Amino acid sequence: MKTLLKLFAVAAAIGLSPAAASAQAAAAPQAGQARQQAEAQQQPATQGQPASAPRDAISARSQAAPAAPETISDPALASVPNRLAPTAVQEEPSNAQVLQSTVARTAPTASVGQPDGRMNFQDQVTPIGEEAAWFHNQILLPLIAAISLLVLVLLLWVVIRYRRAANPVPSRTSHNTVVEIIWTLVPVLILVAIAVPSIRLLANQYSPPKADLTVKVTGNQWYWTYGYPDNGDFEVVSNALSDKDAKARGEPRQLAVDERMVVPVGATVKLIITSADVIHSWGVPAFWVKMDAVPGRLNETWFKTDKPGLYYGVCYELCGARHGYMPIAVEVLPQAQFAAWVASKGGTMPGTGAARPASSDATQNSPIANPRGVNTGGASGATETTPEPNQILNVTTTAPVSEQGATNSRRGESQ
Ligand SMILES: [Cu+2]
Repeated sequence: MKTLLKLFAVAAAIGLSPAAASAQAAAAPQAGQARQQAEAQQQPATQGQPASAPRDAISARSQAAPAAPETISDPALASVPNRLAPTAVQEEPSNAQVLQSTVARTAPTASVGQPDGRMNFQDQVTPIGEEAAWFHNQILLPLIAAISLLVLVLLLWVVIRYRRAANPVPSRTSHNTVVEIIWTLVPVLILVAIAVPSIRLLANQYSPPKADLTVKVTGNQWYWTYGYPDNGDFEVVSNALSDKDAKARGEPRQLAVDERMVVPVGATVKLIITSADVIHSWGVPAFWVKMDAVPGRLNETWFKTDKPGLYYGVCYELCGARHGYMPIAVEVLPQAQFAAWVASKGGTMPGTGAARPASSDATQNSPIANPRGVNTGGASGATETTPEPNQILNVTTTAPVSEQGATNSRRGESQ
């Protein structure tokens, strides 16, 4: 009997471990580098880069002066200082600039990528999301329902059949070997059965295919910024729209943003997620993606979808007074439209256009450009040991792909 109980304990540990392991695995760069990067992200992204054109008049206005608290929330928050305006000093773009933007804006589809009142999960549009939703709907839910019903029936049976009036002389039985083996073995088998798809899902989540695009996501109080290091390293600032502007665009209130994160369809998108101030959490339910944005850390997650469309999310970590007003909108576009969007932001597609010139510090430290290692710049002494934030990011985004990833990319293709 003791052996059986031990077996049960071991199986329980196996069965429950996936839940514990789902705690986010986080890359832990050196604190100094991470701080540098956070500082770099707080600086305006427009320095030395072409100005990115807003996609329409509403975006232009919102980028110039993001929605005030009272326009997207209850009046109680109106007294909270609005720190949403990193670009508030910019002049409102001219009509000509706005009209230059030829990229169409995807309209939301009802019940896709946004809440619609249902009790179940949103429709999943990524392979991981489909696998996880299947695991929940086809395995876990029926199992939980069956076990709950069985326990309820057993309880009712005992309460009614063995109550004092119906059973005045209770049995003195204290052991029944057959029953004890059954009630030990059956849960063990159930947990082992759950562990198989659970561990498979975890393994798939944490071994992404090779990334086609990297987006650097930064949480700020209270807006998001999206950097595109593969596309000329431009950055878009994504503010919540006021209720009025959201309605004007036919988008749901408190989910619409002025500048969306835009990605190409069918691409494996690697997200490098961090924060410039407090802990936020970037999540899009339709992708089955949620990852904490922690100051001084680079967290990584990914998604891949074959369905163009517009998918909404929110910040999932209590991050301050306006936590509820920093929504996320991800627009998945065909490749050509994505390229047009990148161009409208002043970015370039990999392999096209001129690469950005290497920084002067990098040139000075190169043994070819500076064979004697002479310090040619005032601050380059520090640079030799402390790489620029951009360089840190490049190291992160071009990490070698493991064998595990290669295996998984075949899996990704088949789906
Ligand atoms: Cu937040």
